[in-house]
Formats: sequence, C-alpha cells, structure tokens
Amino acid sequence: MSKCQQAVSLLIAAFYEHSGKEGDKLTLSKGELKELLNKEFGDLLGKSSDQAKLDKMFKDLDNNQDGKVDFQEYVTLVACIAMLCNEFFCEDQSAKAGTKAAKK
Ligand SMILES: [Ca+2]
Repeated sequence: MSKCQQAVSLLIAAFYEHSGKEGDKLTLSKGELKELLNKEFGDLLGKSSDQAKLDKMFKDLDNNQDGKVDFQEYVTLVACIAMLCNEFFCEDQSAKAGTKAAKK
C-alpha cells in the first residue's frame, strides 16, 4: 500500500477506534474527541486538559451543531492540522536551504 493510502487508512481507523467507544458509533462525543486529540495529536498539539479550549474546539468542529463530530467534521480537523504541519515543514525546509521564505 502506498504511503498516502496508509495515511488515509490510519486516519479512518483512528476515527472509528474512538467513535466506537460510547453512544453513536459513527460520531465522536466530546469525550471521544478529547481522547482522540490527546492520543493521536497530543505530541503535536500538547495534551490538553483545558475544558474551555476543548469546548471551543468541539463547537468549531461541530459544523451542523448536532452535538457530535461526524466523519466529515473530523476530516476538517485533519485538514487543518495538515495545513499547520505544512507551514512548519515549509519553514523548516527554507531554513535548511538557507533561504528566506519566498513571500514576505
Ligand atoms: Ca456534528
């Protein structure tokens, strides 16, 4: 399997691993989202026990405001994290190349 296919499979597996824990098996509750963030993205985002921060993130992700984060809403989170990582990756690459960032 290619790297990208592996990455997609792992992202899907991570979602269902956590969504299956309580209530609706196809969506993340706030508790499940917290667990997923800490387990899968804790190294990147820092493990958060800040309830207000989690509440805000959950509200922002819950696009249709049904009190659950479904797969589509989760993919939005993954896309945002990928974009953040890409910024760091680009900064790192330009630092290594000894060049200034292309823009600004
Ligand atoms: Ca939702």
